[in-house]
Order: sequence, then C-alpha cells, then structure tokens
Amino acid sequence: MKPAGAPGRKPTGPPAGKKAALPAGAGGDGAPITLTRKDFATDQDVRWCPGCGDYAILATMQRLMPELGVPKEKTVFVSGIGCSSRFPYYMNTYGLHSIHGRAPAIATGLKASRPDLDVWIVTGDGDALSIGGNHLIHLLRRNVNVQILLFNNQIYGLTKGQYSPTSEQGKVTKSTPYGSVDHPFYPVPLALGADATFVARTMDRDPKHMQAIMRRAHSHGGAAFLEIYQNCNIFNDGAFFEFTERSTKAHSTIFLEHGKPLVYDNEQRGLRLNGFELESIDLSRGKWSVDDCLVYNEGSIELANIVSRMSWQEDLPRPFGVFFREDRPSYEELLEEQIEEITGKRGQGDLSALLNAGDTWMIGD
Ligand SMILES: Cc1ncc(C[n+]2csc(CCOP(=O)(O)OP(=O)(O)O)c2C)c(N)n1
Ligand code: SF4
Repeated sequence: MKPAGAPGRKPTGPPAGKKAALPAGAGGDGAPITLTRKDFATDQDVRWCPGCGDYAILATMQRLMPELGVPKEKTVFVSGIGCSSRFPYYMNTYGLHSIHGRAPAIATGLKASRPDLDVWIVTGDGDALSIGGNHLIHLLRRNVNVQILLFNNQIYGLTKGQYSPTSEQGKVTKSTPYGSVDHPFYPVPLALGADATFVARTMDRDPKHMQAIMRRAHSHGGAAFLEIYQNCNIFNDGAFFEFTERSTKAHSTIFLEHGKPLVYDNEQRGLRLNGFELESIDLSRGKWSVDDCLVYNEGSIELANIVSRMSWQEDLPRPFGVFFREDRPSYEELLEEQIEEITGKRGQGDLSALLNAGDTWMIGD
C-alpha cells in the first residue's frame, strides 16, 4: 500500500473556508499566490440557456476550487457530449471536452498515466447512462480515483428534448410522443450495484449542500459518484421542483448524515426500519420519538441499498447526501504497485523487443 500523499490519494488543501496558496515561487516573484473563485472562471461565453441549473453547479464548483488547494495546473475536467459537458470550457483549469459517453475511458487513461492529477468527470444522464453506461460502471468497479458529477435532468438537453435513460415511464417527449414505455435507470442504485466506493446525491438549487457534498466527494480516495438533480428549464422544467422548492422541500426530502437519526419535515417526521422496509413515522403525536428512527450509517451497503431504493416510493421522502462510502485501494494505486513489483523482478521492459517477439510478418508491397 502507498503512504499518504501517494498517487491514489486526493491532493489535499487547507481546511474549508481557507484560501489556497500555490507553492512559493509559483507566481514568479517567490510569493505564494492566493486563489479566489474568479481565478477558476474563464473568458468563454457561457452558452447555456438562461435559467439552466448548470449555472448553479458551475458557480458552486468555482467557489469550492480555491478551498481544495489543488493547483489549477494539476486539475483536469473531462466531459463527454451534452449541455453539461460544456463545463470544461468554463473552468480555468485543464479540460477535455471529449467523445460522447467516453469521459470515463479517457479519465481512466489519464489517471493511469498521471495519477498525480486531480480529475473530475462531468457528464449528463444521456452521456453517462445511454451511450456511456458501460464505461461508467467499469470506472466505478475499478475504483479509479476521480470525481464523477452526473448532471441528471432526465432529458437530452443538447439535442433538444428527447427522453433519456432516467426519464420516467410515461414521459412525453419528441422521441416518445405517446409516452415512454421504458423503465428508467436510477443512478444511485446503479452506482451501488457497480460497487462504487462513494455514492451521493445533491441538487442544483441547494448550493450549500452541493458544495459540502462535492467537498466530500473530492476528499474520497477512489471513484466518487455524485448525482446532481439539475433543472433543464427548456425541455424538462420542474422535474425536481417537489424536492427543490421551499413549499414542498421539507416533507419530500430527507438529508442523510452519518451517525444521525433519519428525521425530516422540520423534525416532525422520521423513518424507521420495519423488517426490510422503511416506514415514515409521525414524531409530533407522542406515539413515536426520534429514538425510534433509524440511525444512518454510510458504511453499510445494506442500508444504502434500502435507502436508495426507497427513492421511488411515493409516501417516502427523496434522500440526499452520502448514501455509501468505503475505503478500497484505487485502480492507479494497484496498477503502480504491480508495475513496481514486476519491474523489480524483471527489470525495465523493452517495447520494441516485445513487439518483435514471437511470430511477426513483414507486409509486402
Ligand atoms: C455518437 C453520438 N451519438 C449521438 C450524439 C447526439 N447527442 C449529443 S448530446 C446527446 C445527449 C445529451 O444528453 P445528456 O447527456 O443528458 O446531456 P444534457 O445535454 O442534457 O446536459 C446526444 C444523444 C452525439 N453527439 N454523438
Ligand atoms: S437545453 Fe436544458 S440543459 Fe441544455 S442549456 Fe438549455 S436549459 Fe440547460
């Protein structure tokens, strides 16, 4: 296993709230440079529609970056194709607007060859779960040490409003004029099923929560999967209003916190485990108290599975926060270890000798 600070670990910065300083001399005059949110913005025109939820996610990321303390030149945003995938243009870091659905493959290659880089993947529900579904699950099971931000707007935005793998059954769109008959993917249970080591959910309209969860995703030493509910106000407006708007948010959402009882609706309601089922209980009438509520444990895959699956039961609130987290060596840690071990035993390899070993043929004129 590598010591702390080795490639598998996320680069760490100053505590939350403190400004990040580049190493002395990075500014050319020997003095440390203090970065602010503005340092992470670019001069590019942002081409999202006015009112799109993507703006809030971008602003939150730009606010978070200085406190992470990772130098800009060590940070890379890799995206696929879609409105959300325009994100790297707007971050003043390295970035790659890549191929549809292939951000996980490109990020895996990048981390395998440059494990010192801090890599974020930005993807949409179409990009990550239609054309890129296969790539995503393999990145998760391998535990590549990157953060994956899945902007879920339950629609294809860039191509003007076709249904996506997360669109609900019955959804009427340009490509499903009579309503979708497809059963949707639920990204959180999907990531848990792929053995992701960090799985969380947040929403565009709660920047404080979003920033806190992004910070936690970043501090995780492995593949950190974060689903973000994102409003596409042009093609799927209001898909998540029940969870994001002040009038309904309290009784339709619950915020998971490790070691804390599952209470919601201004502590008027809670969740208890009844067999393998979760049950909503009224804490205001004396029959039940907070002591009857389930205490959340983000290290339990069993709880994570139960809580992630309750998301679509109408009488239960929608969970946000960290569903699951465990420590497991990252892909690049294991890869480095293996390379060191084999090189120690067999010496440096010779690519040309390898290519010319065994049967080779010359192609004639
Ligand atoms: C190989 C290929 N197939 C299809 C497309 C068309 N296409 C572009 S973006 C997209 C889906 C985008 O949806 P999503 O990932 O949800 O992102 P959003 O635009 O909603 O942010 C599709 C199907 C493409 N660009 N390339
Ligand atoms: S089409 Fe939707 S997702 Fe795309 S920029 Fe416009 S509002 Fe945002």
